[in-house]
Amino acid sequence: MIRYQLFFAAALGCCSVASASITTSAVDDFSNTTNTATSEWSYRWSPDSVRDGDYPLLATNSDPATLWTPTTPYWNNGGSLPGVGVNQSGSAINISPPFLPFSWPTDTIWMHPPSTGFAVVTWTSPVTGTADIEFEFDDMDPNGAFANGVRWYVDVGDVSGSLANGSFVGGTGIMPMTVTDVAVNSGEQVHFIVDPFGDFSFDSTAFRATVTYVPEPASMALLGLGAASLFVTNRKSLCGPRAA
Ligand SMILES: [Ca+2]
Ligand SMILES: [Ca+2]
Repeated sequence: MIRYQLFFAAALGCCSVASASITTSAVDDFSNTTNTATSEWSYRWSPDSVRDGDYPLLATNSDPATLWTPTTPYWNNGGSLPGVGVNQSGSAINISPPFLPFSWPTDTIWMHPPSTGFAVVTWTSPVTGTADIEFEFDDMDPNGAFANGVRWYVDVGDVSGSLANGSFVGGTGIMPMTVTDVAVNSGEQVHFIVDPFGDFSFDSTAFRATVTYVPEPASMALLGLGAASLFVTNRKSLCGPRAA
């Protein structure tokens, strides 16, 4: 019995280590192969301009217009916009003629909205706890004398959970922003949204986000007790034959 209590103490002692903050990056943790409803990061869109939190997954990963040099796949809607991709190459990727030239900076996500609706990158919280969310949106394509820029939103779930929003004209962007101590439930989603603002011409947008989250103590205690129970069960099964 004393031994089991020590095991519990040891297992619970792990909680203080496990309760440290966890950081995830939309850029570093981007996937070109997996995009599901349960992915921590997912790539989505909306066919309309309603911020209801219901955004279908982009099903296709390709470079349908052979848009970039070198060719770089991105999530798209069956060969059409929106597009959501990542540049982790360490250098800028350039758009090819006949398109007007511009560059995709390294360590950013490219988001281009459809003519109507949104391009969306979603973080799904794996825990109940609090999160600090740091993000940045910048125009990537300075072409187009009459380009009107984009509108952007950071929402928890549907519109009622809007954390931040704004807009900028073509050729500009925003400074990095941080929203702190956002309460999230396990499975709850934070949506990073690019809206064409009426005209989707030249709306290629550079985006990045980092989420640092801390599971709430109750969640960690349950996790710790689960680990401790498992450990004791294993000890019992190992000790059984020896006792017999
Ligand atoms: Ca632009
Ligand atoms: Ca626009």
